Amino acid sequence: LLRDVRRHGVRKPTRAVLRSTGEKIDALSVFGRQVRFDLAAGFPLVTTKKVAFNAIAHELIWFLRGSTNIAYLREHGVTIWDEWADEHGELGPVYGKQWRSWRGADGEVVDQVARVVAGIRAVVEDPAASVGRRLIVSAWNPAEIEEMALPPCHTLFQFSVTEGRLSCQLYQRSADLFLGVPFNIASYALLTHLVAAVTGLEAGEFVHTFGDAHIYTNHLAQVDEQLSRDPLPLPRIEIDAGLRDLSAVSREQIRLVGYRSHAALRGEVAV
Ligand code: THF
Repeated sequence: LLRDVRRHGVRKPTRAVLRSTGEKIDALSVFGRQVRFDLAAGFPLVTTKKVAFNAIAHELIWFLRGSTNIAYLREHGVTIWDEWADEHGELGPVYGKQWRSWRGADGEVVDQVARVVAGIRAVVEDPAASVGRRLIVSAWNPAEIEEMALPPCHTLFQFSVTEGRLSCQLYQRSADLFLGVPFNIASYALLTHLVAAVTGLEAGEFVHTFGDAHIYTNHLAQVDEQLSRDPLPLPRIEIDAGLRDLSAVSREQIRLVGYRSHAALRGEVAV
């Protein structure tokens, strides 16, 4: 995908700036792509640069707890959301809020993650269950976009149960291919493993569908270096067999085994 966008991307101005210089930043951009990962073939953590899996795991745990304040991330040394938080560490009603306590028109609160897990269990019991093709979690709440520090980039995901395997597809409206996407792939692959673990299924495929997929122009040299490297064998993920409740998953219940990568490649994030 990086090679595709490097070659076919159209240079466009963006709303984003670099904090270091204050300058507006362009991106090479394409619209509409899809990649898929067979989770039985290994855990899809990018190997052509070193990716901070610990930050990814903590970010996902933080989403699953329903939190929208960076305090939990800070406690664990994760700084990826710092740029967007206010002086109290708040991000507004972003992912955690929408996943765990979406507010309906009449004040009804919907825990979308709990509903989807219950739905998957219903499909395991009865493959013809009516929820089978409705296993959706949406972070895109149009009524609350204005209050969010950033409208959600990973907008909506759907699960599917087939022959004892749980697959997940994500629609990502906007994708920073060099910095964000390695995080997003690993995050949703891990989420699929976690949901499979609590529903007694094997992890199937992760399907990643993109709206605007782009490479910021300040990342081009790093991307060229990355594309010159050969991928290494994938690591594996191990989830503690005692895991029952996604709201209570801890970092110790997730183990990344056998991750080998090329050296880290640094890049400044566009804000
Ligand atoms: N905004 C932009 N421009 N890109 C994004 O990827 C992005 N996100 C989240 C929200 N807004 C975004 C934030 N996620 C890094 C990684 C993920 C982020 C933000 C920043 C990052 O800088 N990664 C570095 C350092 C990692 C570390 O701290 O060790 C890296 O080298 O991977 C996409 O969801």
